[in-house]
Amino acid sequence: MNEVGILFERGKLFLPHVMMAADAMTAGVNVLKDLMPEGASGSKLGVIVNGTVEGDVHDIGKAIVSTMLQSAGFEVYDIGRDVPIRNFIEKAKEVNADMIGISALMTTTLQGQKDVIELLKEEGLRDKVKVMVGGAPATQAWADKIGADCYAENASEAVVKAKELLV
Ligand code: B12
Repeated sequence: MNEVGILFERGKLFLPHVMMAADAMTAGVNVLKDLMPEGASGSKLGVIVNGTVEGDVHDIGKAIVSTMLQSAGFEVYDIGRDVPIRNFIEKAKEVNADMIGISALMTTTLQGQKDVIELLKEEGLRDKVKVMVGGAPATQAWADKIGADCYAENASEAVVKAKELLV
């Protein structure tokens, strides 16, 4: 996908090619998902709600993060892509989440990560629920600025950071 992204940026590939590659990648991830161990059964490390913010349909990376967290032993509720801000909070309440993971792949949707944190504060849940942010335009500096508990650059780092915060 990285290579496809570079060729897309250079005008060598076009949106239909990116969509085909994305479909292939999603199919591949689904095959791997079925083969991944579920983590230590009965001893969940924590409950995590993970989704891509409203206005953003990119979900390949977020799905990989969910799968890796699940394999590491977390109970993960992947709420999909283009998720309204309030739905993150509602789901977190419903499943009594320890952490919310928020993905954003566009500079225009990055603000959604801040909005989730603000709504968590309004609902009086900020002390109870940790927030992890990620996605290509997100950085550690951005995470610090919006008051997220952590930022991870990729799925394996997400597992390490989640363990640091929740275990
Ligand atoms: C595939 C793709 C698409 C696919 C998405 C399919 C899907 N189901 O996801 C399709 C074709 C649908 C698409 C559409 C669009 N796209 Co697009 N897309 C990409 C592309 C090429 C690859 C993204 C990807 O899947 N990478 C592979 C995965 C594995 O990596 P990742 O997503 O970065 O995830 C990793 C980390 O970021 C991190 N991570 C991700 N989420 C999370 C969450 C947490 C909690 C944590 C801790 C970590 C984490 O871990 C992941 C695994 O290691 C990128 C270019 C790029 N190089 O990123 C452009 C890109 C993101 N798209 C872009 C744009 C502009 C669009 C469109 C607006 C295009 C258009 N003109 O219509 C639309 C958006 C529509 C919308 N409203 O969302 C721009 C965004 C520019 C910007 N900076 O704002 C990019 C950067 C391309 C570009 N250079 O122009 N796109």
